[in-house]
Amino acid sequence: MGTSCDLFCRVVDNLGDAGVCWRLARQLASEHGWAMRLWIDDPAPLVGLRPGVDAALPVQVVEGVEIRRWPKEFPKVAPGDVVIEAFGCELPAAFVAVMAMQEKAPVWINLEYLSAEDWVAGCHCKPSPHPKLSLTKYFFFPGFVPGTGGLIRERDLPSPQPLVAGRELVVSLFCYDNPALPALLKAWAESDTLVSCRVADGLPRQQVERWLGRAFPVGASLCRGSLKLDALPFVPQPEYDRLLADSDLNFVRGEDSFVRAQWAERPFVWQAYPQADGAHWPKLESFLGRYGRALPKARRTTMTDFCLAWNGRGDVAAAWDAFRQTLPALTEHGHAWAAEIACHGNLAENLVRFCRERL
Ligand code: TRH
Repeated sequence: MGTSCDLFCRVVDNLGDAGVCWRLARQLASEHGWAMRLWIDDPAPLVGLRPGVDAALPVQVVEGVEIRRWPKEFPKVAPGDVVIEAFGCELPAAFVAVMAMQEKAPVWINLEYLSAEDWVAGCHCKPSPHPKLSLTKYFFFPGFVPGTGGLIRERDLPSPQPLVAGRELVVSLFCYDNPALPALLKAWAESDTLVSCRVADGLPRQQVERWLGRAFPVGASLCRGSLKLDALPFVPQPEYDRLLADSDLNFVRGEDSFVRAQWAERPFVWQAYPQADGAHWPKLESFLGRYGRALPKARRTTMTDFCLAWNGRGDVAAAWDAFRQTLPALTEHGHAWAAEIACHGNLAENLVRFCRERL
């Protein structure tokens, strides 16, 4: 009998919660043969990420994953051998009670947010006994270094394309509302090299529309000086991965697109999910520190200055020219970085190994 698994996902906002859970469910099913049941409180974001999903259905099977709407009144179901609670989404109390009644309790995993901070390796796989029931929950941290759970990385990643020298600079843009964007668009429009910017649907397209002061619907293309703008439709996850691998520079955000940009082995600029208490700053700084460690100091400073400016500390327009000059070196660095972070195994295989030892 193969391993069965219940993966719980609550959509807090945007697309990352659904995006991460879908990738993981799909990979555990297709590469490890796990019988996956994905409980999601709002299946709507999955429709864009994986066309074929029907948000109206309470139960459906897509790519070998049983997708179940997570209802308020939770049904009486037997738990799988493994139960994954994504991002501390809090399992239904009735389900936890049934978990505790099993002859052999399921392996209960809390899948945490990704962070490059130093404390992560020390907390990865730490057990947390339930205060009342005979159940233990384990904290599973994705990460960039040995001793963490690694990163989601499927076998069927698109391979990075060789760069075509001398053409325009091809950029993909996926960000939150970003106060730095208008200044960067202006710098691109006024630059002496052509920039072709593929604007993701949603917040980026809407912000570009405001900057243009005119309609910029999906499918539209227009030029401002040296800048060519294309309004992309929302594409399925594999096509988004392809887009990253085919661009010279990617602006990404949150968690999942941030990871994908690293597998695309291209220079990228990350907008961390902004948090009111500023908790995103240590995340950003620790990542930049790790990612930039192997770069010569001057390049590291240029890369760091631009990324900090994109997140609100500094002037992106002033930092752009120097950053642009470092892109060939950052492309080289992207290959080495991807090889380094792939060394620690991927999240699904690390999770499978951890669970197997406890099943
Ligand atoms: O959407 P995000 O900002 O997601 C999140 C959420 O804010 C979440 O609450 C937070 O916890 C987390 O970030 C850190 O960004 P992210 O994580 O990059 O997710 C976007 C997903 O959308 C990712 O799976 C890629 C996918 N995508 C497509 O499939 N097609 C597209 O055209 C685009 C633009 C994105």
